[in-house]
Amino acid sequence: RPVPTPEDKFSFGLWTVGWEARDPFGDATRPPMDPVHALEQLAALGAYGVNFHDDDLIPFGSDDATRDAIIERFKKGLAETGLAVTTATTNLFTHPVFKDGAFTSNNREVRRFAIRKVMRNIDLAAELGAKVYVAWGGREGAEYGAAKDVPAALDRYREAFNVLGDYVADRGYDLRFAIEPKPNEPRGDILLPTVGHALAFIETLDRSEMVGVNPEIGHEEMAGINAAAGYAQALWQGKLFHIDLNGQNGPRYDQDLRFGAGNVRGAFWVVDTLLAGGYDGPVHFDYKPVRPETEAGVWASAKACMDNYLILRDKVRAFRADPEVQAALEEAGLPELATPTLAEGEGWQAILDDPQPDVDALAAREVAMEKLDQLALEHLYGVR
Ligand code: 3MF
Ligand code: MG
Ligand code: MG
Ligand code: MG
Repeated sequence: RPVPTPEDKFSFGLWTVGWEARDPFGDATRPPMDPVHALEQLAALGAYGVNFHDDDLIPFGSDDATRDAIIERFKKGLAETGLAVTTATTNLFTHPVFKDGAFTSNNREVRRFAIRKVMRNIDLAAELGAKVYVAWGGREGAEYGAAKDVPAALDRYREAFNVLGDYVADRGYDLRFAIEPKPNEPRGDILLPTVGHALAFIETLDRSEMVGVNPEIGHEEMAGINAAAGYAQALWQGKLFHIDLNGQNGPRYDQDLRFGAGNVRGAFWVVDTLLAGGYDGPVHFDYKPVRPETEAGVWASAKACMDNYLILRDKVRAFRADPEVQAALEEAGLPELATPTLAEGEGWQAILDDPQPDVDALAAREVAMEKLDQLALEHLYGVR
């Protein structure tokens, strides 16, 4: 079996392996983790990179001297382990100041404070060589209909990204933004709840070319929709700037299981979609080692995320290379979908001029999709 190597570009958030496992009903079960210790362990497991929220690394409210000392020590850890900083992001959800949102808080002073917090961490992201700046709007939403004016909130959301786009351009940073959709939790409803909402929103931005998406498998599945299809559309639109891989069992709270657990079939199709679409960014895991685990379980699960990706990657490749699968795809009529509906030079008139087709014969045509899907399942089950 292949083992994870830096060439696989696996990355982890400091908040994933470092999660102290505090949940809404219980206190932490694990002690805080030293970020440099996380770097050492992840590098030893074969990871390529890390990323972090500003506050994961530098506690909220740290003075400048403390901040500088932490950054210096972290940089040393990066140099010693060879890990890259792939992305960075902002914690705009933990401190009570953001209780009503950050970019879309009803309070203008909070909105300005939030944008400033992001700009400050963008400076650090650029300095550490991150190429993508992730933005998950955890508190941008509401529990009650009257509590948020959604069109006004979207105006402010857009304004924030426009300001941040100007900031990155004016500073000359080589950085793009990736919006991470999520339907709910911690808010009752979150703005930009799915990949589709985010893609539509991005088109309204001043510098829309600078902004893409960071879909998380679990978040799409919380919304009851097909995560792979979301990744596929983001790739199709040239907007898949980053990915958050993990596991989820259908619409319920955000489980953040290790990648490959939860909806296994869904994970298979996500990997297939990423390979087919030529995604070549970091393969990032946003998961939480379950609360009962000690640190041993943290590293077992981090390794498992990478192992499961490699296992699924092998299975997807074997599925696509299987001559029986290729024949089944042919039988199911897949290749014809790549043929444009209009022939060269044709317009709508040509379609009006079509002779009436034999609709009964067309309706009776073979599609063989059960056979095709069973082949995928047999590859996944390991019997092929
Ligand atoms: C919450 C998340 C976030 C984002 C992170 C990156 C804490 O459900 O998935 O992780 O991934 O904030 O912006
Ligand atoms: Mg999640
Ligand atoms: Mg999450
Ligand atoms: Mg995430």
